[in-house]
Amino acid sequence: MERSKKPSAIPVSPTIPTPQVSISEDNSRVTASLPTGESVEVLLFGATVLSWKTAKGKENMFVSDKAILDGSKAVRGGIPLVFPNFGPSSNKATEGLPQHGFARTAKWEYLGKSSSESSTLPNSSGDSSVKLDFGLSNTMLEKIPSEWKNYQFGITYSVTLGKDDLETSLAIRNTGEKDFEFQTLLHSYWAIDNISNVSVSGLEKVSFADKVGGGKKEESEAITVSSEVDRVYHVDPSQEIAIFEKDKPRFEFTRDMLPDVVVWNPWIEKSKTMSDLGPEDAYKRFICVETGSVRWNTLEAGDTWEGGQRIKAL
Ligand code: TA6
Repeated sequence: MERSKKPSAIPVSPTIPTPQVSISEDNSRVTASLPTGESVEVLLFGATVLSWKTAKGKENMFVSDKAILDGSKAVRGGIPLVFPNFGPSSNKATEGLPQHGFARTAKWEYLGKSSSESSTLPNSSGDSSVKLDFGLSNTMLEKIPSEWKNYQFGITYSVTLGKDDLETSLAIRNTGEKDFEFQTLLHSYWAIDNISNVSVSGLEKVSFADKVGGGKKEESEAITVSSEVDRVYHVDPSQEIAIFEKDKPRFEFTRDMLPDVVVWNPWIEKSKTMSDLGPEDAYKRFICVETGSVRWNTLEAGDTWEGGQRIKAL
């Protein structure tokens, strides 16, 4: 063979930094980070997002310093997943289930990671993101203290960390022969510096169920918080919702198939009744803006329901 034809050396491209995923030694948490510095941490109890940090290390999630993280109680903070009932059970099938259902304390399975192409929502942040999938099915639950023990279901919960956003989406499959009804909600605790400087926009002139004062009400201005707030809004997913701090946007919400928004802050007196909420002035440093479908959704045998939110941190 003529030497001169020897192919020239193939240039080796520098290793492209890729998202990193790690599982804690006690197999209770999954952490992912992007080469640009963003990170997310998910607790397998409840598949609860515990932390979401920007590239500069700013924490976007509030977690109480007294939060219980062993699955014996829902996490007081992060993004607990409400399913199959919102609040105390309010239909026959969920009688006996705890407030906000069993999904937020169940031990979920980590199903693996994948790259970003799988994002469903519009203008997602391109390929510098990582998606973590978690699963829960009726077979994984020890004891379901209600009629729900007769239903078969499988839930895939996807947490996608992007450059300046976090997407959390659910696919709920009815794998049994019986139709069932469910409610679901992403009960998110957003970290803020001071509740007195915060407002929530996008719900002006939308009527809400006031769980503090009772009845149905409506407000023409953006929501501000100076006492206990607990409200349920029904508002089309196309309606943009945002949290402002000192008149600057802090979080922007995009919703898919989640027509309900709950706004909650326990304020002073209610906070004192919550043993897992600390420190004492914790209520100043979070606001819950929770997206979901808290009307009763009927899922027929063999069918799948999908919904999700994408949050941009600013
Ligand atoms: O989503 C708001 C709400 O339903 C409030 O009524 C309040 O109870 C809050 O959830 C916290 O519920 P938890 O069961 O986590 O104490």
